Amino acid sequence: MKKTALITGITGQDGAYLAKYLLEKDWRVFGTFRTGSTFNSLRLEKLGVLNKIELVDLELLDITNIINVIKKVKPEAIYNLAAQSFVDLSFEQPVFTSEVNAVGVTRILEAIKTVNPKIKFYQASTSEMFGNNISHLLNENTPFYPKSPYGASKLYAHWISVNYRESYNMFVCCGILFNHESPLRGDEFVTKKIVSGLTKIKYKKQNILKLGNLEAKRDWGFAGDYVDGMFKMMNSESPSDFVLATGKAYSVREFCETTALNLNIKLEWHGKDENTVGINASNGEKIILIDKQFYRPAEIDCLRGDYKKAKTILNWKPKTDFNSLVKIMVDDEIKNYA
Ligand code: NAP
Ligand code: G4F
Repeated sequence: MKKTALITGITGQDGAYLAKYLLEKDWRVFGTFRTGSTFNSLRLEKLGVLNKIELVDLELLDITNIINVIKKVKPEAIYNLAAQSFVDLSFEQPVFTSEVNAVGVTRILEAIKTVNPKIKFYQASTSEMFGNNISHLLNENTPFYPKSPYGASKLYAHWISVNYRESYNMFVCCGILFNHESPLRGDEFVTKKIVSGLTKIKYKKQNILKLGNLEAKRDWGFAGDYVDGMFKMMNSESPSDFVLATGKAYSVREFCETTALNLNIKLEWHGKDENTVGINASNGEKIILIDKQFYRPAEIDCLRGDYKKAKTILNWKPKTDFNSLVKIMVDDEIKNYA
């Protein structure tokens, strides 16, 4: 008899990769989509799994709905990937972000405790919880200091998950994941925006790419590697929290340069700070400008993770380095034009 997993947020980047991964491990996969919203099947179609999963509608704002879904699906494991995941938007919609990302998690935990406390639970925690920590190699013992409503909402979710594990002896794991990207990344995130923008510029479909803070550094891994870490956490002997990261950080500026290199664009920088301009040296055209609307009220300068615990206990390590990640994303994007 196949084991059953329920993935909340299956229409997102990680949801699609995790669905594919679990199907390959012969799990029966249920995924949730938002009640009343247009079902976004693009990522699931792209990975060829849309017809292999079963869909249920779920609203994280409604505990009765969550209880009914859990009773119906009877999962062995729930991966909670659903979230308002865009940091920038969380400054505009802090209350909604908290309702979904923070209280929504309490609703799921309470529903599991009520229906069947033996169900395993994975919570999608995030490196955003660390904020601007002075230590630049961050691990499970580093203190948290979130710098956005998103980070604060995820920190609540993280601690309430730990609390249910400790109070009720439930199998709850929090994956503290650093930024992970792929061709399935949402258009609003900086990596996808850069790859998509510069590719369109290369193929003369767009003139200018407008960005915010070029100096922010992130620890960028490949989403496909990270779902393997999620599964390993949920199938380890005892539940715990794990950092998944690459251990290396690169700036937004470096992401632009590597993308340009992959597209054979000769990118040169002129000017400083918000007057920085990216020039295509082959024709002198301005291709990147800074637009302050993409600056955040509070920024995290650098996030770099230490994945030693995951390596030691789960035998997990990232397989895709920064240059390979950018190449994967550019190669996929080019298919739209070449
Ligand atoms: P994503 O692409 O933005 O996907 C988010 C998913 O959540 C989508 O399926 C979305 O559904 C769903 N969702 C949003 N609001 C919802 C609501 N109110 N009720 C039910 N579902 C809702 O995010 P991702 O990159 O795959 O990330 C997955 C999880 O990991 C998120 O919790 C994110 O915060 C966390 N995380 C991500 C990263 C990263 O670098 N990617 C790093 C650390 C942690 P729709 O399709 O309807 O919008
Ligand atoms: O791509 P981003 O929007 O990702 P961010 O804020 O790091 O959040 C992502 O990773 C988190 C894990 O650390 C997840 F929890 C979260 O759900 C999400 O997946 O921005 C990355 C950096 C930021 O410093 C931002 O200020 O890029 C900088 N940036 C510069 N110009 C920009 C832009 N970000 C966006 N989205 N758009 C720009 O034009």
